Amino acid sequence: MEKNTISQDQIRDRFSKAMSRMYQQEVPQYSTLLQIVKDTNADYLRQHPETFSHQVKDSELNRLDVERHGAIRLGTAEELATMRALFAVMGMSPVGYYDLSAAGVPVHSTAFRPISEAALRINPFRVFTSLLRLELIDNPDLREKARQILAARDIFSPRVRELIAVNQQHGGLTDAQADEFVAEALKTFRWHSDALVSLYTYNALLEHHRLIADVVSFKGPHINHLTPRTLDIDQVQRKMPEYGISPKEVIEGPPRRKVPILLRQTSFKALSEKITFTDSAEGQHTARFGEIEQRGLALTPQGRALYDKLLLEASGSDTSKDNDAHQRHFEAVFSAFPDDIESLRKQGLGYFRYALKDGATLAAAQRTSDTLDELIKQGKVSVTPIVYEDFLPVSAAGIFQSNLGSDKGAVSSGNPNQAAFEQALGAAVINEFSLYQAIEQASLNAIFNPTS
Ligand code: OOG
Ligand code: NI
Repeated sequence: MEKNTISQDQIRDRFSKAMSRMYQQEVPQYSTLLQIVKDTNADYLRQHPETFSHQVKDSELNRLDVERHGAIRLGTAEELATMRALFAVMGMSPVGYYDLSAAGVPVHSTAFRPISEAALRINPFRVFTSLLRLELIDNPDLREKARQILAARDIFSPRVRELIAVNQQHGGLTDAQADEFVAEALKTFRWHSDALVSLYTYNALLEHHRLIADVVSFKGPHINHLTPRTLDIDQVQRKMPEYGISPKEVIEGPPRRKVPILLRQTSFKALSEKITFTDSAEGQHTARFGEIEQRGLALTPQGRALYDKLLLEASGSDTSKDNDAHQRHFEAVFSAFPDDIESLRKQGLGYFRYALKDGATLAAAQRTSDTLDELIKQGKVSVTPIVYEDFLPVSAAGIFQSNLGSDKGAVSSGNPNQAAFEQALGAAVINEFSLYQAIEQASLNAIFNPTS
């Protein structure tokens, strides 16, 4: 690596902030949402001053302030592979595979995100990235038409391609190159009100599936939402209407709990925006929306299996469009999911970070992880939930659908095809469980093998 390169974390931090500024200008409701989240988080922290321990408070507060995720939808394997190289400049790797075809959405996805604890602490910016599955369009003429339109567009500026290559050759970018990279990369994500197709073609694509029209009709994969993280999503859901924003009916994911798990999400409806088509006809397109999230404990495979089982059970008999009723119903079903740290830990349902408390020392006989439970009981070791950094396919499908309109959605639902996705990506996706496991293990090593 050349000496004068700056860190990937810094480039990601600049990029995510530039993206947020751009989206605030493009979608003013997003600014309002940021303000509601900021106020709600401040209120929450006043009422719950113990939320972050003093050792990590400053970095956690900074993280909360900058934290957001976005989403894009790509059309071709080449776009996905180049996007991987673009995100790699900022230290973001593809984590997880999400099959949305099960929910009738003709895409499969991954999340590009930082993976080390240090990088996550600086700025955990993530982008949920979907690839259109043309093979799920069952009309052969339309499929071929979409393929040709996508093959002819280039969503990357020539300069960003050069800077990606410079990054690969030199193992990084200089400060000035990084600024130029951020500006050039941002172009790929901006909104275009002039379409790449005629109104006739747009309508034909729309007729098949709203999402296909959204991916194929435009010059680039506009960022379709940015999501700040709140500490109290129920409160933000309640406040949105006071600010003239109408939220989707129900909060997706697990119910409110003492120990939050995984991810809870809600969004506001997409805007209807004016589009000019290539034949000069004018029309409307709805794609861009706003979302908020609340994150909790990362679950182990057993914990996740229990979540999936209860989610299925709860969804089966939930026809409610009323959030209060929905939450009460989910709370009842999820009462089968332990809700205190000791049970979650002892039953192996979640991942935790362990640390020797200030001033605590271990006797020689305690230098083995067999004594972990004992040390926790003695108050020598602290236990903190590791935050879930990923997404949930059922919730994602709910977010997609609330913004696509459910009227037009007829695609043959395919099977998951991770191998095809990874071939398009040009790499394997990282298994998210392995990352949480490694963070937990590193915290145990720091206690029991401090020199290793
Ligand atoms: C992505 C929807 C998924 C989430 O938070 O689950 C997502 C999309 O609409 O493109 O962002
Ligand atoms: Ni999202």
